[in-house]
Amino acid sequence: MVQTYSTVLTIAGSDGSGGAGIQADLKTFAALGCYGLSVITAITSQNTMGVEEIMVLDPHSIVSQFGVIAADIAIDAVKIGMTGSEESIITIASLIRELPGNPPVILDTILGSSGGKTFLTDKAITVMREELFPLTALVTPNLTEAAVLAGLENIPGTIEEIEEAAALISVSGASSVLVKGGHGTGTHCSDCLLWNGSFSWYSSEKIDTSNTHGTGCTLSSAIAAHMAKGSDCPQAVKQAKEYVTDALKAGAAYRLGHGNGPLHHLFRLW
Ligand code: PXL
Repeated sequence: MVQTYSTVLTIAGSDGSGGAGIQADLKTFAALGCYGLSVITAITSQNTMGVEEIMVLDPHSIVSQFGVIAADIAIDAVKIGMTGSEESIITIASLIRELPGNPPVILDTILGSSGGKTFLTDKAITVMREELFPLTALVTPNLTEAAVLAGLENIPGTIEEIEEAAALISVSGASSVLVKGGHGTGTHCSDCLLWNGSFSWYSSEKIDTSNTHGTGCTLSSAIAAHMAKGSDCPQAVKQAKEYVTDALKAGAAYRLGHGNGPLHHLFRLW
């Protein structure tokens, strides 16, 4: 009998060191039983110690890469990571609008690397909000990104502040928002989901490891993979958080490079 894959397309940047970006996304899709497709927006030169250089690809290449895949293969979910530029964002938005079947789109609102390198200008952030947010099933800012996207002066810290940030981001066009608390203080990592007008909180133990490079990429890809396989947004967030926690735990036992190492995406297969 012929079988069909659940497919997930990542539109993101390449991280040659394999912990984040396209490489993390494809490993996550594979680990969670999905067939991964990719459109590359930018090529970063980086290792576990940081991002050295970014080459943003021409939007024409994004149109071309996306076009041939979409013309041939049905896409069950889309994850968007590093977009690269204002022009790329506008291009990606128009491609998504024309995608058959309206698959769920998960947007990881990456504004910079954890090492402090900025990926988008203020204008590009505005364009992302206007063009991409309305097309998404979920956006996944961390606390710092949530402050920028919600227009808050301070990084939200309390439950009330985080819920307020999620609500402001939702008003600005995203239907659902997951504010990730992984960078907060405390022994737990608590994420706040605003979905269908109500808040739910997901808490997991914080893993004591510096091998955290690509955690955000991995979480948004895992959510996309679970949605491709039929989970609704809250279920997918719960399943994805469990996977990320387990991959962080497994990755904590290894050392790779001299900086922040990766999660162990394929721990279930080894
Ligand atoms: O973790 C955010 C991120 C996403 N995508 C690419 C990256 C990074 C961080 O460095 O390089 C390609």
